[in-house]
Amino acid sequence: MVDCVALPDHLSPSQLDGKIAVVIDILRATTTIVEMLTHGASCVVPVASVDGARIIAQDRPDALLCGERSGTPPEGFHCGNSPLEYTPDRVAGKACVISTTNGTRALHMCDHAHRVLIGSITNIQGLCAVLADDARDVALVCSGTDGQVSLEDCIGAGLIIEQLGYSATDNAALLMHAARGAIERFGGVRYAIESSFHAKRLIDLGFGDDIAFASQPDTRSMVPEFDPAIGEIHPV
Ligand code: 3SL
Repeated sequence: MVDCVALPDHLSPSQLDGKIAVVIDILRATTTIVEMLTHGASCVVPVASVDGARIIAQDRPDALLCGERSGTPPEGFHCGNSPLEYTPDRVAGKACVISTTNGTRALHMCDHAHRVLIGSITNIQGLCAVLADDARDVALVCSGTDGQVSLEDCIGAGLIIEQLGYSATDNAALLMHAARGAIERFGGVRYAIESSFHAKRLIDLGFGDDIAFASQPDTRSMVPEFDPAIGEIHPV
């Protein structure tokens, strides 16, 4: 069975019990985490607050301090939240301590699930293979944007639900059909995502290339997993 919430705040207290949570923040946190590990980061440390990330990075002198508030890196951060920033020369062998407005918060809100995986449009097939191997029920958790449901996360969730082929709760079925409808209406995944509020904001900030990148299905085989006990994300 696959379930889905359009915002982490919609989770009921026991909704993740015994399940695999898949956290989705298409623009851009989970797409970026997939890139960090694909290009050789030793681990990713997701932190909910900017100050918390600064403190953790101080204890790890080789770490890259990464993330955003209002789309750009906070003062003193080494890198932002663009998936395209995380090239092998920048990231290989380094721990990436990342704090983003919605994505890292959503990850921590799922820390009581049986497992916590990271989903993006770029890793759908690999993700679904890991989910199918495990065979537990799945709950997709969209991160949203500043407490509002975001179209791009719903499209990502819908594509994952479609590919997974499990029986779906009504919430999950709704997102799957809505995603397919939006993709058909706009003539492709990228164009549907570009119509979203958050994509327009990123385009205004000069991050249009991130949207094109994040909209491409299955460019990566990387499936990251968050281990809340140690606070780190590693490849499955
Ligand atoms: O909120 C988040 O987690 C970010 O992904 C938002 S942004 O795309 O970097 O603005």
